[in-house]
Amino acid sequence: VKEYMENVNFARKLKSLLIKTSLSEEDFYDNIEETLLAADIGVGMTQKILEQIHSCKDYDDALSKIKIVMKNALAKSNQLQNSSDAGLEIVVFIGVNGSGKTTALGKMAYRMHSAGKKIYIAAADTFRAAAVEQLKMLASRFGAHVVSQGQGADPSAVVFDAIASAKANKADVLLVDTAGRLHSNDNLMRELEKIIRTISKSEPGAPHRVYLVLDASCGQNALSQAIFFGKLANITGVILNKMDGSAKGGFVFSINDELALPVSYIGYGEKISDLAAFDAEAFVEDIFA
Ligand SMILES: Nc1nc2c(ncn2[C@@H]2O[C@H](COP(=O)(O)OP(=O)(O)OP(=O)(O)O)[C@@H](O)[C@H]2O)c(=O)[nH]1
Ligand SMILES: [Mg+2]
Repeated sequence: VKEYMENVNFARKLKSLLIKTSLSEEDFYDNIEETLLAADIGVGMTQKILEQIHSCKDYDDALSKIKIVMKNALAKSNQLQNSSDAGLEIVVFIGVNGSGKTTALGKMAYRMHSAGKKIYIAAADTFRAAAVEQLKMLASRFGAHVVSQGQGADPSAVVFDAIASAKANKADVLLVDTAGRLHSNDNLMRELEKIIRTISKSEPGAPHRVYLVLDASCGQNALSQAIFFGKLANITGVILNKMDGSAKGGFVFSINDELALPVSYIGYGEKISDLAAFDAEAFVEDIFA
């Protein structure tokens, strides 16, 4: 887990600040506050942390208090996810344009393939011309099967076909890529609703997992996205991408604290292996390791 922490910007900043400044220095609390807010840790949690460290004697004391606040904020992250007791597990990736849905799907396909699972992919982003090619390229790296139709096809029809095909071929998992959509676009949001409905009708109990894919650099702005998407689909958890390029990774705490959604995975780069299952305890420990 530590290997990805080196890529998480806000963690680096917070740690160096805590180590460099002495608690007795006048601007210590101001610096801490500024760093936490800049990392998009959120006003409420920043205040909680400041309150906690005000009575601290030394660095170790402050550190352990900060860790407790952070771990509490992430307490919902380790929720178990429903898994499929039937043959085929169906996993859907949703989110706004460019948040990293297709990349995350590729990374997850790669993980599952490495774990010995037979993977099918539904190319239900029929909006962008290059979307199917992007998936086929990803899938060709380890031999997953991509079910697609032409550009402009009804995404629900693609999903319907993909489920039939995945079942007929005894796949273990069907990963569904969807087009990026702005939460304010009613038509596209209705289309997403239809995709989910199609899945539920074809396979009772499905989709087994729905991941809301967020770009960490959107910070607190992503909260409103999550609220809109949450109205259409039962979101299992968040995949928080681009933690490598973001100074706002502190947003990870708000997802749990303010949205009551678990963070399931963290994406921290463009390589196929740059995805880590999120473990709250380990995450907080690693920030300060
Ligand atoms: N640095 C970094 N780049 C990422 C990460 N995840 C995705 N990207 C990049 O972000 C860009 C968009 O990624 P996609 O996976 O195509 O995003 P998408 O959500 O599928 O986009 P649309 O389908 O157009 O909505 C690509 O250039 C990816 O390489 C990440 O964790 N870190
Ligand atoms: Mg995509």
